[in-house]
Amino acid sequence: MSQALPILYSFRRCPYAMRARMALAVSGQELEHREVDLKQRPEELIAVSPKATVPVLVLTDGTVLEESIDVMRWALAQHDPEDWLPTTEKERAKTDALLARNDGDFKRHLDRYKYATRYDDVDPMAHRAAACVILSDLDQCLHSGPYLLGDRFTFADAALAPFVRQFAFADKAWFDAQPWPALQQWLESFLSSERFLGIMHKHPVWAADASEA
Ligand SMILES: N[C@@H](CCC(=O)N[C@@H](CS)C(=O)NCC(=O)O)C(=O)O
Repeated sequence: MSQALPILYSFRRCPYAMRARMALAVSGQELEHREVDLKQRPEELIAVSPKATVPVLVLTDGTVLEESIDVMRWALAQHDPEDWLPTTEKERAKTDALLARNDGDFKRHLDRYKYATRYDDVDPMAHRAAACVILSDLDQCLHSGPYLLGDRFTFADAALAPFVRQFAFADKAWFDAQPWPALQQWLESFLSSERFLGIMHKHPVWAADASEA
């Protein structure tokens, strides 16, 4: 079934959904936003994407994008007014490496630090320490410019910052006390940016019945 606008299934506090919403917003893409309750996912989401994670973007031709990175790439391929996409091979390689480490090892350590009780026999402090090695490296990287690739906010910043935010807020006082001035500055400027605040407003949970009423 085709629809007039792409439909985004999203959850406000999900870091994957945040990165997707930011790319969609900067691209100026109009869409229908459907806020999801992750404990009670709508049948319409499960029907288009059986794994039913968020974000999911359903394009007007029925194509379903069910990975946040694919949603970001699609949005920026439509319109990329701030040059978020890498412009050189070197930028592309660095972006890919940052993404792979963030979505792989960093996310694994973050979950086991922040949500240790959800796992059998994990030591949250060991995972925090392992995540710190990655965060120290990000801090180093930010010593050569205000953003991960240097002078401009790009795909890499939008894709990683929601996860660093989640890590920081697990224990903000502790995070703020770490020797990572460049990373702390990068995160604070992200948190207070219009591009981030603009995608954090609240939406009521979507229900098919309510939208048809
Ligand atoms: N690889 C996916 C991961 C998305 C994801 O795991 N989202 C979380 C919310 S932050 C989710 O939907 N979790 C529910 C579940 O895994 O069942 C992406 O990049 O979009």
